[in-house]
Amino acid sequence: MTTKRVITLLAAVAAWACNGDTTQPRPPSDLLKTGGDAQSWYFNNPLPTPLSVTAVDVSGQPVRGVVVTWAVTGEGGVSPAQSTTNANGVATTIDSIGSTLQRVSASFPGLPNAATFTEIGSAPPTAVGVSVNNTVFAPRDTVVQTGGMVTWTWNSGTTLHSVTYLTAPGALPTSSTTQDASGPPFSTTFTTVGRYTYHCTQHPTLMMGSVTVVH
Ligand SMILES: [Cu+2]
Repeated sequence: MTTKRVITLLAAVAAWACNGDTTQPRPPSDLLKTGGDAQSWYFNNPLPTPLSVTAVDVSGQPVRGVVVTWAVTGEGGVSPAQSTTNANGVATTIDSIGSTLQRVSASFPGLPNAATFTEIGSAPPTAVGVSVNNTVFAPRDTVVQTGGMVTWTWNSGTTLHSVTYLTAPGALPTSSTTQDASGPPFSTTFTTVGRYTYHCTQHPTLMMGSVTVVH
């Protein structure tokens, strides 16, 4: 074997071992779902987790630079409709659901079986109740539609609690009174999409909650 051939062989082995730094791109043979499948969320709001796929070659190694096309069956949409795999072989898109059941397929030309995501949509609640119990808000995390109202009701006997926002809810007041169960319910009407956190000033590390406001 000549020196030149040995060098060529070593270079080839080094390039192969370097996994993604080959001068000759390997063709992708499959798309693996790597995130965002089977989420349940609210109509016309971006799913909390982006949809992601990883392009791999026949040996299961990630392939960069693959243009993935995302196609929606059902209502809603993805953005972008095409995305390119990164150095880790990953391509992502943001998905919104417009109906109760939506399927999104990810593919590239020549892929025998597209990767298929199934997502579930529902209408967000327009009114939500939260119980102020001793040392917990139940439920702790809630979702409401813009324009909707969340109402906290004290079910905690003579122990004092409050609902005090940590994230400005865009509505006044930003805190209830600190009261026991003889006090009135406290309500907030939310007008702006976002996530709002709150706690009880009497038990700030134990009693925490959030309201996520969606379209
Ligand atoms: Cu409390």
